[in-house]
Amino acid sequence: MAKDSLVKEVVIPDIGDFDSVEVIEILVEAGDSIAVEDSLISVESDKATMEIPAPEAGVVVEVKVAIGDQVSQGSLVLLLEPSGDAPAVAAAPVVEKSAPAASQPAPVAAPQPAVQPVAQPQQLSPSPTASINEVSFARAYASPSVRKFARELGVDLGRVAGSGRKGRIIKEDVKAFVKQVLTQGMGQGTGGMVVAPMPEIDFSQWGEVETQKLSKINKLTGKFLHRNWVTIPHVTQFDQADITELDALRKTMAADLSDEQKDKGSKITMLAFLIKAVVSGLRELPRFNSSLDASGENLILKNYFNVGIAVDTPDGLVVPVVHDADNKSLVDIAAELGEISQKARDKKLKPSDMQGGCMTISSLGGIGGTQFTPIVNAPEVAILGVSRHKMTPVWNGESFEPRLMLPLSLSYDHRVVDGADGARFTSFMAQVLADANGLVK
Ligand code: CAO
Repeated sequence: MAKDSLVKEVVIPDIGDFDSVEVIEILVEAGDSIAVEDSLISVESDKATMEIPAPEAGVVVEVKVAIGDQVSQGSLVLLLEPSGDAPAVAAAPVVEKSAPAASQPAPVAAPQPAVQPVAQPQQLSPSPTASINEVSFARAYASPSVRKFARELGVDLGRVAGSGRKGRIIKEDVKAFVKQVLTQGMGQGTGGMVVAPMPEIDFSQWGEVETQKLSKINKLTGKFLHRNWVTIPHVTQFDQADITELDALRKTMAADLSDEQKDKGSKITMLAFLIKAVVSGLRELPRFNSSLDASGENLILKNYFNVGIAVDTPDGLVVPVVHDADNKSLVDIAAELGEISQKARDKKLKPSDMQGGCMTISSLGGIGGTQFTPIVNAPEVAILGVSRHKMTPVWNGESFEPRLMLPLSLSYDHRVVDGADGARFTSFMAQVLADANGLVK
């Protein structure tokens, strides 16, 4: 008998009310040996996520779906060469709620399908690992098979940053987390960072309290910031730039904008000058335009100039990127900044709008403060913090002159940038910002 005749088609079973659902994760690949009820793919509707299980054991010959495909009952998932073990009587998709927040509605009950979705996420067995925080583990946004995998490895999903769609944690994130913990442990000879668990405190014992859910952005950025804070040896270099002439130039340029540009809300902002200055700094000191590779043994130097901007939105911090800032004029950058910060606040940024940054600027100048210590936005190696400018008496050798001084706070990854280059970078920034005409192109 020809081998092909042994190959069976595995299709999406009856998944009840879910008409057309999106494939969000592929859990097997050609050549994998699978057992009955092993999860094959995860699909997601706006109400729930489900894992489609294997109806029988065998070897995967070919996966026929891709991430992002829309599928429904009967859609071909993969070709399987059965091993001959008894097929499952009814392999039911495992369903869980579609978002991590506990306030999300539970999956809407479907009219009884042939295979019955499980209404709730899998119940967690008592943790085999003391370091797993059951509350954050249960809240983490991950499929049942990823939860199982994490539990086998003793990984607290609450500490893993999800790179899947909508911040979902996928198997690769768990692997990367384990790799990172092991690498740190080996590097420091400490067996990984051990910190005392945060105590659970009932604050209402001291007075009235209100519990607010963290937004999805808060949770995601929180995880990345925490990772960057504990894994990157930060140093922050402070300096001041004399922007007296820059500010005058900015005001002249703003007044010179056409009525059409003004009507469109175009504004010549200080941030546009800072982006141009950062591009010059990256050219002058190329090590700032680099990233460490995953092994930590190689430096990848970039020949493009994309600058990220930290934007404060009601839902939390996001960092859209001005791509190819070296090829854009100051006026164009100013216009683009207006657009991306509006998009950020309207939650309309696409993932590609926030990727590919070389260095980030975090400007708190419009709000206040004298200096701060920003956290490096890895895999970038430096971030420039900007605080509120101040008219300051500056000694010119003969007398005090009123000069508008802008505080700069540059945090950098000390594995890549040494202290001398940190100081060179801020001095260079101060120099180019003081001669703002050079930035207008
Ligand atoms: N010193 C004094 N005033 C400043 C200034 C500075 N360094 N930078 C800007 N300003 C003033 C501007 O002149 C402007 O004043 P007017 O309204 O009178 O013209 C006002 O502040 C707003 O400035 P802007 O429109 O140019 O906006 P911006 O460049 O200050 O900020 C953006 C844009 C998107 C960076 C900002 O809205 C934002 O989200 N900042 C917060 C970023 C953040 O949260 N960083 C923290 C990350 S680490 O946790």
